[in-house]
Amino acid sequence: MSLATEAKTLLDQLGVDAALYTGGPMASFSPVTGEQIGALVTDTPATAEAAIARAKVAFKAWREVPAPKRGELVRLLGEELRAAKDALGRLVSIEAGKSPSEGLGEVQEMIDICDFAVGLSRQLYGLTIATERPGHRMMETWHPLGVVGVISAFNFPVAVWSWNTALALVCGNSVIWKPSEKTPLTALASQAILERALARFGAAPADLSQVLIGAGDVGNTLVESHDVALISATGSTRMGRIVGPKVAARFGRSILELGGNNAGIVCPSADLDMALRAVAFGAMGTAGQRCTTMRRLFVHESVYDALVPRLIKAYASVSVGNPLETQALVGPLIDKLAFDAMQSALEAARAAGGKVHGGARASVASNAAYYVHPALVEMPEQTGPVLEETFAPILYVMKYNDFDAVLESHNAVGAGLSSSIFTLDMREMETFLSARGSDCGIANVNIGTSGAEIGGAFGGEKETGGGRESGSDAWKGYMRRATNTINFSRELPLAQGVVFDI
Ligand code: UN1
Repeated sequence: MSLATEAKTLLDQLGVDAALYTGGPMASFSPVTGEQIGALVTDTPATAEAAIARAKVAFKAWREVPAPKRGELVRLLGEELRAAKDALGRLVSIEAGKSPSEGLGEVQEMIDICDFAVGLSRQLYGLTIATERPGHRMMETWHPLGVVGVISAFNFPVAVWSWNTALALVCGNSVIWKPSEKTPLTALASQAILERALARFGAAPADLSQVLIGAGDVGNTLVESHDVALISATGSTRMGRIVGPKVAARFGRSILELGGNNAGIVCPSADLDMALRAVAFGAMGTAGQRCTTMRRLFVHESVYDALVPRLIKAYASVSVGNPLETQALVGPLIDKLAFDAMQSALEAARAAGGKVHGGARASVASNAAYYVHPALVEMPEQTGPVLEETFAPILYVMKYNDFDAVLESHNAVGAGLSSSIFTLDMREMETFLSARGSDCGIANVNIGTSGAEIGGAFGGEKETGGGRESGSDAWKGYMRRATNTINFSRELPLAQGVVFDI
């Protein structure tokens, strides 16, 4: 069976109307073979405007529904996702090229955030605050925000939508999603799954969740609309540099989850077997196409020779290939552009004195699919391409001898998403986690940089954009806070002792 046929079977099973992805002008492809799997009907700035207008109406009704009731909708979404897990996971593997286990893992991440959001729907707590005035009470209330625009990337085509949507919905917002042009089919499938939950829920307003398929101009309509209260955008730092200022210029709110240049530090006391496995998954998993992928590795000189040759061996022997037909751990790059970017980064690394292991195109049946052997590059120092995120499986390995200096190097890049240290030394560990340690939004000990659970806030600092999604109190980004002061006395005392007697 061709992948187009299999994708169609899955989409039928998931309840997606074939008219949405046949005969339209936007081609979509599977990176597994390079074959076309969809021809999507697209939106335009005008249809996006109309969607925003409908979402505004939906918001006005949804914000009146009590939060725990809104949670019931997300509970149903979690149920529908459980029922659809195998089919949607497989479709993620076809459309994004992930291994079956990672495709299913992505859907599990969606289920997890639904569970989290259901609990949250009864915990949208505000503080009660001591006031300085007698007979007064002060508190804060969290209110729904408005229309939330979600712009997502190809590499987590559905999980990132669900982090935003599960939270946005319990927080009382309506959602419009502009998925990556590279992964529109899984978006249609996710929307169909949510529509089933909506049908079972019954009482939700129409157009509470919508999907816009199209190019940058459609996303830009969301970004520039004064009627979209929050833009949650995941993608490159280059994209964030365009989106961030535009949203700020209209005083909109944004959650930006942009590039990562995530590093690991392997210290003298590290459990090297563990570090080896963690680095292998962190750097080669998902073919290096996670924003949390490990891209830099600093290894103490005393353990360099005990670790790096083993890593090079692991790189040489890791299975690369069609993730649907083989047990391969490393699947395809998303497209030719990604392959070209990887090759030019490796070229630049060579020019900067790097010793490249791996990195060549792996032979596959189809010319239109881009499989590569992951590359490990021993670098004399942190220069050139090491300072940039290349969305491909390249790990730059550097030697260090001084802990303070390696912390400096660790933080000396633009991005600030994820980081990890491998050590059994409590002083090193705590320093790494302290104010003078890792400057990233995620700092781990004895695990890799990728594969975060949904319970924690997800996001990073500096050129990663500063936004937080998913767990902890990230929900606050999807609501507006009102501070309320209530006077139940018969007097009107002014704060700060100000007197104004008329
Ligand atoms: C992303 O690559 O955009 O922590 C998200 C991880 C996943 C999410 C990655 N839970 O690697």
